[in-house]
Amino acid sequence: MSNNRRDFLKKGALLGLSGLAGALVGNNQNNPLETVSSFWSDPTTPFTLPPLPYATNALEPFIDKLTMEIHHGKHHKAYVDKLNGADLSTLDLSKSDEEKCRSVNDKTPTIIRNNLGGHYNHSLFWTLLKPNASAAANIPSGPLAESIINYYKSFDEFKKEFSDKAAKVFGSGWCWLIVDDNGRLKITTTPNQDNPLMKVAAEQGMPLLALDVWEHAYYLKYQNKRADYIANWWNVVNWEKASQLFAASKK
Ligand code: MN3
Repeated sequence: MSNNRRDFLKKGALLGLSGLAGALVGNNQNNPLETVSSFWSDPTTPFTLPPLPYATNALEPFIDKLTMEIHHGKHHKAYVDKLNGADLSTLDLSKSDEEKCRSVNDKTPTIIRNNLGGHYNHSLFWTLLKPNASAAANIPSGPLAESIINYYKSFDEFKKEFSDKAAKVFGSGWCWLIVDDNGRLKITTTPNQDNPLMKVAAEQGMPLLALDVWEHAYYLKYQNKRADYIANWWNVVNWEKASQLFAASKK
């Protein structure tokens, strides 16, 4: 459920949803809830910065507190603010952010492509990280682990290929593990804030893992040593979340 929808339902519950809907919808033939939702959401701020699902220092020693504060509170917030300030008339705001990303093509305005991507990618990235201060062994299990071994022979082979591709992204971008429409796993990269849901992506699919290799994701702690950041990132990958995404992709 989007934050907008959640806020709307909260407000709707407080005010008495049916009376409100009846009063506002009039003769509109659309779904009354969608109509009220778009009416009720502040039209100047349809996108919201999601809170981190852990404290900013929770990913230490692998990702430091200051990087997380700036990455979430400044960079991600800037994507949300720029998106809210853009002409959103080319987007269907009643759709999920995932569906909005799927609608991005080569005619989509750059401000939407970059900032919708920035917002979606970071929202996903935070949930695909988890604290692991003790550096306990961190590997996938269940069907996702079986599929990784099926496609990459071993987890170590998979890890090596993913790390190599992430290290070789030129400039700013992302490295992904995706599952395509045929259920195949692929390791892909995208430039800037593009993602594999977008029609502009060279290889499309549902993201299961997301690694931000923009310098802002690691420079304070790792400076130019992107490979060290990538090596440490494996400690804090949230494989439980990745497994949930994999299971959902099969439905
Ligand atoms: Mn980033």
